[in-house]
Amino acid sequence: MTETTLSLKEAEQEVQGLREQINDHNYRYYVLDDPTIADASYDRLMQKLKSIEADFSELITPESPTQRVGAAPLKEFGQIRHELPMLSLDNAFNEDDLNDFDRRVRERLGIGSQVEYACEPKLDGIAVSLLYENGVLVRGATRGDGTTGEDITMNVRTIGSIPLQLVGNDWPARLEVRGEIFMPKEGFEKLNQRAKTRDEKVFVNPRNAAAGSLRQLDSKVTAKRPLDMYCYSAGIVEGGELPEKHADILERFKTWGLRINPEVRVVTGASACADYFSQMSEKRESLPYEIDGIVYKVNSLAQQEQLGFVARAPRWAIAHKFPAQEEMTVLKDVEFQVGRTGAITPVARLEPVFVGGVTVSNATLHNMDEVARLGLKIGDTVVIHRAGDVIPKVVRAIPDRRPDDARDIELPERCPVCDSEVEQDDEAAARCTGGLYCSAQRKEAIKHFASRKAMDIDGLGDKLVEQFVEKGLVSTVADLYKLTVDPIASLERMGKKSATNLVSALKVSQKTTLARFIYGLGIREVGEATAQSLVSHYRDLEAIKSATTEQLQEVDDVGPIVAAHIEKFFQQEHNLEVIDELLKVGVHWEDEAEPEEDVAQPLEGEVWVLTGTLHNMTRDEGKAALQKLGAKVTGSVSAKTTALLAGEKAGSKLTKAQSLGIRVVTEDEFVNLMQEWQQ
Ligand code: 9MJ
Repeated sequence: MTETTLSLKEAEQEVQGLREQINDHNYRYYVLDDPTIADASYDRLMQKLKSIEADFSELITPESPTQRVGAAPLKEFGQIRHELPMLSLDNAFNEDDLNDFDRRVRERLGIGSQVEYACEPKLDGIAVSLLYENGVLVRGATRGDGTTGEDITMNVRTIGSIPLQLVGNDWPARLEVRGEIFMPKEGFEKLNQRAKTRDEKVFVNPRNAAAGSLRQLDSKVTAKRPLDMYCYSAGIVEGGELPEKHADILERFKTWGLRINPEVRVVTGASACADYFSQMSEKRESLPYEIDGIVYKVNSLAQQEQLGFVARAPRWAIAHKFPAQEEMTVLKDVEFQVGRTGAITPVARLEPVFVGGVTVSNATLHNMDEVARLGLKIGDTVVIHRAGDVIPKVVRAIPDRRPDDARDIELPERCPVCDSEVEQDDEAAARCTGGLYCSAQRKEAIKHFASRKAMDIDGLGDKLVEQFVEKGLVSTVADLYKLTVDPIASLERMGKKSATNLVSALKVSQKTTLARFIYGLGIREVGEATAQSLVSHYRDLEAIKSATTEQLQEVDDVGPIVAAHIEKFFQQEHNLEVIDELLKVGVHWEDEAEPEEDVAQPLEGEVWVLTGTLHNMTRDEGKAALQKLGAKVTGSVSAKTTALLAGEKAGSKLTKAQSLGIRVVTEDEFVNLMQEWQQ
């Protein structure tokens, strides 16, 4: 077509123009994070370049953006001897270690004043070296043992964010750039999900996935993996100069199209380093990649030179590690807990281990499918993961460390609490069939009824509920309202005053709302949102009680399973008796008003999620305000979410919303919007 009619000279010009445009778009996309072109238009430029190169193969150069797709598989990796050794870093595990480092730096420099440091997130990836000659990427190597690494040139060439040709023309003629190749969290999740659906091996963590992807002899495999790189230092520099401060070098790298971590900051003194460390600790979960600490580097290269090295590590830098999120320990036993709805959950009893900043001695194993998936036996050495405020998890067993006397984990045939039969339901859960005969289920049902989002009985904590049930003072939730001061006062850690307070709190809780009451009944699968939907639809208890499975499915968000649970609940005689008792002992609520037709519902049809800490209101108040304006409020971010209200310390929900391109509203914006909406 048109291309074949081009002369070689015209083709050469065209090819050059296209490469410049593509490289410029790559720079904007990967380095500036500010793309100015749609994906489809970018693809068209690439197609055009490919098609001209197909007709004029003499114009193909290794640095052409078309030459990333992966080459023929290698037999083995070549060895690369690093001209300048690639250093490792000493570690600091706490603020004392950081202060000692800073003191040593100042003593060696012979200065009393504060030192300027560059602070960088410490990526948990693979350290690599990239060599550019006359601006063209000619070699990529792993760090290896610091002296000799592996030649992974073909593999690094497939990584989109690594420029094959540096931008501009003021780079040194020979420039070695060092940094970390990593796999972003989202890409890792997707890769593993795909592996799972194909019954392939999943990677344990993003670091292993990055290492595995980079160590492929077939670079076409690497090309399909979501790898990325941040550059953090220079090695060889010949035929050109770099700035005199570390952070300025990184800025200069950026102008050449090399990707730099946007979180890098320059600070003065050790206490500012510690501040940076705590800020990043909070931000850690919401970052799109994994980090395992912070690196502090003396910013002045002259000072770095003065400080020099010990063994393989520079005296001018230190890695301040976050507490490990994964540790090994021994699974001592597995016990079975009975929940509110009878679900029997295996719980791991562990040799206590310090992980993610706390000592962990128990971890839920969810259900027997999970036990089977992990291939666990009692006595196994296991890896425990705890990140942020998340509940600790057993992530895998180490088969090599299994002792000879390891025991199988077996689901009991009878409930460990009430000895009723255990039945397996279709959702991988085992359940005690004892219902409210089972004291464990009674305890959990009462705790749920008393909880903040249900009847909100102030001062009725878990321990007290357990004593009530064990002492036979309470067997149904209605019995709570028959309690008097004396028997309560005689319980452990209780006195006359706290007993009197509890009786008053019970009295206060009698006045409630129908939605709280329904939620408090603890019907399976009926959370707060469903309780609210039932009330909005039926507006009174009698109507809900008598609704059939079919009718219930007309309610927002109620599907066949939930509807069946609701109908079944209200068919059980003892549940109806407890409800009658509750009404008899004084629990009441105001009639639900008819919806006011003319109230503006500006958020009708919208789905909101709240996360983080709010300062002008509680999360419940924010939620109620949104619901009043017609929005539906859910607990997790998905493609159906309209907007995320993100308070302070918003974590993974914020990251997810950002990755899905969902609107994020700060608390201040929300307060302003509320004023507009309510007008
Ligand atoms: C990581 N892993 O993110 C260094 N690193 O500097 C950063 N590693 C490093 N710097 C000198 N940000 C040797 C290693």
